[in-house]
Amino acid sequence: MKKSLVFANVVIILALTAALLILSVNGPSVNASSSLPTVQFLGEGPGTYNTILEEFIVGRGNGVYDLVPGSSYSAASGERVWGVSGANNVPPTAYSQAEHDLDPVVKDCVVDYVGIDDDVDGVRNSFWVGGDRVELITEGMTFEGSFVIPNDSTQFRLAVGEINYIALWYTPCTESVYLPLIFK
Ligand SMILES: [Ca+2]
Ligand SMILES: [Ca+2]
Repeated sequence: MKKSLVFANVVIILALTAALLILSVNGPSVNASSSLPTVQFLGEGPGTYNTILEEFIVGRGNGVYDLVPGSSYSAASGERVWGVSGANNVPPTAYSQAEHDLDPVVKDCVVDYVGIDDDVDGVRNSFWVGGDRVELITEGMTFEGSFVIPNDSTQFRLAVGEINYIALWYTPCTESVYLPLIFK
């Protein structure tokens, strides 16, 4: 009787330990949109800018956007400066005036995006799936939004009309449905 009680206690302790290990490895769940950075436009140089965010993005022209450590930055003439948190050492991808092919997408997936440097000049930029425009980006020195992918497609594109570059991050929708090997 005693032995079996000891055994039961050991099993319970092992199970609790395993549960704690699983929790500590996985951590709390984070949705896609909250994984995107937070950005704030500070101004165009010359000038000195401060931010309470983690670091700066400095737009140097010609599609170059560099991450620069905070908390103060002296911008040269023509440099545009944003504060940013959560970039995880990845600057936004710059897109020139062109149609850019993006990775294939799957139906019902939600794309979240955050971007910078869309001059408010009436020249708009948009996401397309096949021949359909699925999102018209609202212009601004910072912009963000989300949209649903209407169907599986290998023709996912960002159409940029902007003459002097935009830059953005977006959440990919490339995950294919998992099928066990036996059904393949
Ligand atoms: Ca621009
Ligand atoms: Ca524009």
